[in-house]
Amino acid sequence: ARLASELQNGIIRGELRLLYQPVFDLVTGRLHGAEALVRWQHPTRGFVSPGEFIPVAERSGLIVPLGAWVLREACTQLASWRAEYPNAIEAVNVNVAVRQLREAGFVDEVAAVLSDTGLMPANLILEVTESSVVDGWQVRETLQTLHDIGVRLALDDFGTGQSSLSLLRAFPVDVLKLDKSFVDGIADGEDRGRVAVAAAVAQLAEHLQLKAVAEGIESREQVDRLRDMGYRYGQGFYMAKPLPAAECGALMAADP
Ligand code: G
Ligand code: G
Ligand code: MN
Ligand code: NA
Repeated sequence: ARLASELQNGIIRGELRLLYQPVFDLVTGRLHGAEALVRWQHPTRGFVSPGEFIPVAERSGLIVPLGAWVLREACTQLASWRAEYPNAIEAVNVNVAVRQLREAGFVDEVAAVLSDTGLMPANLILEVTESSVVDGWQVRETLQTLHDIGVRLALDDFGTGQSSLSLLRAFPVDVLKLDKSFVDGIADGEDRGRVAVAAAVAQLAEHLQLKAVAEGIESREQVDRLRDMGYRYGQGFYMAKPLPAAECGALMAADP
């Protein structure tokens, strides 16, 4: 409760900021996109990890104003990159919690942010987890409406949830993000079970004509293996950690 009230103050006082983790095209090696990741610099506690405060924000409902701030900030940043760099990324990825999707005004909020920042709906990729998709018809209807207006949807942490393959077919998803735990299985003394899931997800994406992104890549070997499996895109510390906006912009400036 204490952390929640401090978080509420922190949102108001502007203690949150966004980092952007680059997403790369594993075939060309070029920068492809970026995922916005929130950070909280508390005045006395110091840096508080999102692994700690995101669950608190979800339980307290603060994720709604926090998520609204993240969405607007990330879209404002993308618009600024696109105005500045001819080779700016197409789209920014924003994580969205199921609590946000349950809010009646969410679609209008997204539309207002796009209109205010001058972005096209396709410039925004919302990352949702498999569990949001199975939350109920209301959330599915919200996601369907967003997809109908042209916003793209990514299933985050894919492979860890319990969504059935038939749901995936009915759901308007554009991107599958393979969870890091499967990528971790590709290493010395590799885990055949996890590697098999990674390969199956790539095939599924191909057959459903979805983009496949591998997350949490930490080695050259993983890049090579994932690319050979069919992952066109990837992100991870091996290529780049989450970066301040200026450093991510510098990658776009350097892109020939
Ligand atoms: O950046 P890091 O890997 O430490 O993030 C930890 C967790 O917090 C991840 O699961 C990530 O998806 C989540 N997270 C980071 N930023 C946001 C955000 O803006 N909104 C939501 N809902 N989750 C976020
Ligand atoms: O749940 P979600 O996929 O949104 O979480 C993304 C989180 O994963 C971010 O907090 C980011 O800091 C973290 N992350 C990104 N790449 C790597 C990586 O290569 N290794 C590890 N350990 N974490 C990573
Ligand atoms: Mn994510
Ligand atoms: Na993820």
